[in-house]
Amino acid sequence: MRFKKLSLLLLAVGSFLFSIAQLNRPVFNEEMKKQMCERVREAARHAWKGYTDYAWGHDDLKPLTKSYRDWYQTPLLMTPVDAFDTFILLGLTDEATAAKKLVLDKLNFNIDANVQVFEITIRLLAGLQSAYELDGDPRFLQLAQDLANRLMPAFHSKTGMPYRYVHLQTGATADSINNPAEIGTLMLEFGKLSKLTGDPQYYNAAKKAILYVYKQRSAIDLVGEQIDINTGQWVSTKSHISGYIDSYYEYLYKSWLLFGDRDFKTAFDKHQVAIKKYLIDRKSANGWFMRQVNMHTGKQIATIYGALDAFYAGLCAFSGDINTAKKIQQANYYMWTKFNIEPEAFNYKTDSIVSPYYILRPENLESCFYLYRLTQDRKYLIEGKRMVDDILLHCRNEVGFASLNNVKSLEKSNSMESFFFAETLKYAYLIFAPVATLDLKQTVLTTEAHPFKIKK
Ligand code: DMJ
Repeated sequence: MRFKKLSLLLLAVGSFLFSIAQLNRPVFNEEMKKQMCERVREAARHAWKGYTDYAWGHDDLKPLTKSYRDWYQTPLLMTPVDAFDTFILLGLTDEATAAKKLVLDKLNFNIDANVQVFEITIRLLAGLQSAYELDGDPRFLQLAQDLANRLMPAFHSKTGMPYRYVHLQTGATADSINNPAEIGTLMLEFGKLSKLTGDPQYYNAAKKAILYVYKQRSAIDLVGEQIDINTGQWVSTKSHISGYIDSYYEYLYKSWLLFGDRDFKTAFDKHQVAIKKYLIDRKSANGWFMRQVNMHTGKQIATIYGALDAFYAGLCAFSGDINTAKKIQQANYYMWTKFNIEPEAFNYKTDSIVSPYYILRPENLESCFYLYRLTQDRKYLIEGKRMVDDILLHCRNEVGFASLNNVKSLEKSNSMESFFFAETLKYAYLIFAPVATLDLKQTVLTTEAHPFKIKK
């Protein structure tokens, strides 16, 4: 009884303090949210116009030379596939119609190309399936299944973990040294395909692969950076939350949400304990950064943090640990404002830049979105606005948005990745958009932010 009273008192004090904190923050009213949504919609229209004028039918726009880039000899339409569901969510009907027509008229996977399984899965296999769920045209699903069938030979290794590359016509595989992110971040896409087609082979192959990584975890429950998919031996024992590992953890949690399969939740929970114990550095006054350690000993290797790591705050918030999420987002926002736009990597102990470029990455905005959605704290609207303002100011050019070679000099570089449409613009919009635009109780966003419907 006494405990109950104490909890009620703490709750009342907590909500009082929250209201005071809100009062001290500048007002961010509905009109301002609408304006932000409109600015993001305008940015999406501008970027798409550049693509249609100078890169139509190709993978990405090269905004400085007003030309295009294709990943392989034959284009796989990365930009229109990645952009389609963003256009739907933003209410950009003409752009969505044009992207759909291009994809359905031109996309063909019967090409002579050795493709990277992970990238093709998170951008194309995911984009096609979310397009199918949002639009209903069965041709999207047919394309997705054709692609998945061509990727399936990648799983034919001694352990079931996939090769990094597969040839779309012959099924020939290459590169047996893979990493947790590229192995695990197939689960939502292949699993979803099984649910949509009723054929369990895709789900089973992806599940075997991601859980093999889990099985190979160290005695302290961390994973390394590279693994031999035939022997199951770790090739790099460096452990962190960054590229090569990041979305492996993300997919354990999201696969549990999407499929309700407890095996994923068990693995996620086990890793979370270890991540919080060994990877989070709580010493800085600028927030909680995440370090690099040895997967077996937990001993620190480096204090390097960067744009990719920023996703973890969102994952913590989404999986229910708001306190950790807030502290890491504080570090994320520090990284952004310290350099006026975030660098790819910096040393948080010395505040010095390790990799100076910014390639229009979304992770900081992604975490800001989850934190605002789940706390309703206006602070995240203000932070989101600052990041969007910076991108619009520093990266926009006359035909699109350009990456930056260096966040200090703000010198632009000639690339506009398709994830700028799929993720950066989508999260930027969702921070300010009405909740009904995307309901997190009914939807899981893949690592490329393609919305997948949760079906009970
Ligand atoms: C995206 O392709 C995905 O979010 C992936 O998981 C990691 N990085 C890029 C965007 O930064």
